[in-house]
Amino acid sequence: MTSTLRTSRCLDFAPRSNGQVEITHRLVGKKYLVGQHISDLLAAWQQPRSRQDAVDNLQARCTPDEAQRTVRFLEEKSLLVAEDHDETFFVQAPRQGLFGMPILARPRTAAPAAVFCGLPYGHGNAEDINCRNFPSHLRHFLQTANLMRDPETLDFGFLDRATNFGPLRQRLAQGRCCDWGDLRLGLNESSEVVHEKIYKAARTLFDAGHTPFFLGGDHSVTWPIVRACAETYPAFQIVQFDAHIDVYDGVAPLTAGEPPHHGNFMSCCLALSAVTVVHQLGIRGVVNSRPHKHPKQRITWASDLATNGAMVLPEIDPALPVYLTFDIDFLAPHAAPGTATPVTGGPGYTQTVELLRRLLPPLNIIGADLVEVNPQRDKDHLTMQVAANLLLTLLNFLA
Ligand SMILES: [Mn+2]
Repeated sequence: MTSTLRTSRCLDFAPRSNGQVEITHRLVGKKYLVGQHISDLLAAWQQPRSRQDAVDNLQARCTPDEAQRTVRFLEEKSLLVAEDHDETFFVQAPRQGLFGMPILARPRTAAPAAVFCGLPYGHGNAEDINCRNFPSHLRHFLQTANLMRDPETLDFGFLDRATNFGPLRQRLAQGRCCDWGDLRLGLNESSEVVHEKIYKAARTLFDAGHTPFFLGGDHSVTWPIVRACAETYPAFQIVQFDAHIDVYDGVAPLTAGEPPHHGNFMSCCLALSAVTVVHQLGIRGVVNSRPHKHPKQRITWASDLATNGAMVLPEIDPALPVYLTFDIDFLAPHAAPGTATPVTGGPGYTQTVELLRRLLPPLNIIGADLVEVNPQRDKDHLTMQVAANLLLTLLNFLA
């Protein structure tokens, strides 16, 4: 337990006429009604002071037990925080873990695991921001699909009979996957601020040795994650499932100081020296009729992924770590209609699963994301079904 505490810098105090004080925690998004003596204590702890002092301070008004409990409550609610606590981002714990997985409370000290984290951000697509609703819709969908409990009892044959789901079963049995929750973002925060928060969330997970699995959000969220990844792994490759190559600088050029959007973020990733190669699979559509290739880009066209044994797989070095980014528009629009930039053609669900089964087992996947799922454009929950299935399937192949 930390011995030196300070008051959170994210609190607003509003005195009430009855002598109580309403405290709003801006970062956590919660309000508390407290007595004047608690408000006084928080005012006094704007400068860091010892935890024991806080307990002693309260003992003037209550029993030692109550004083201990009150200080613990103030810490649990992040009203009092450790002196060096980073209050620039906050991940809201879910009521229930995704697929019934355990909730991750302390990422820095927990045993390494695959960790889900929702990124409800959609402003990387100026025309339609609704993929920011994917994390909350996914949680609701899994609830209605009865997929929020006892994942170890699932028959994964419902995903694909030909895939070996042994690694996933083992991971579940050993508790090596969990749900951190959704990154809390303000509605009016600038892209710069949001990307910085995503970067910090990603750094927290990479630094602690976890394998993060982020749920977008639009595809621009991948940029701060990859930036954090590049500070952890000196050399890695990106495997991108997408209809788009996302280096469309000609359409909307990268401006200095402006964070990239969902159609050009890959240009920034390609510029990182730690990123050695970017494999892009599923590329198609008129927007790629004149693809401007970077030397590090390896494009696999959607038509090369045709089934019946004719699938042309890219050669991916299994010795080099992989960051995997999956844009739901990789799939044909009939299979996953819930996305803002659908492109005609593309693999169906069965073909996608076959590709993952053939391509991913030898790879060392150190992080992943699923992006561009737009619940408002979905039809009969088709895309939510595909998304849920893909999350479990990909989880099976994570390091
Ligand atoms: Mn795309």
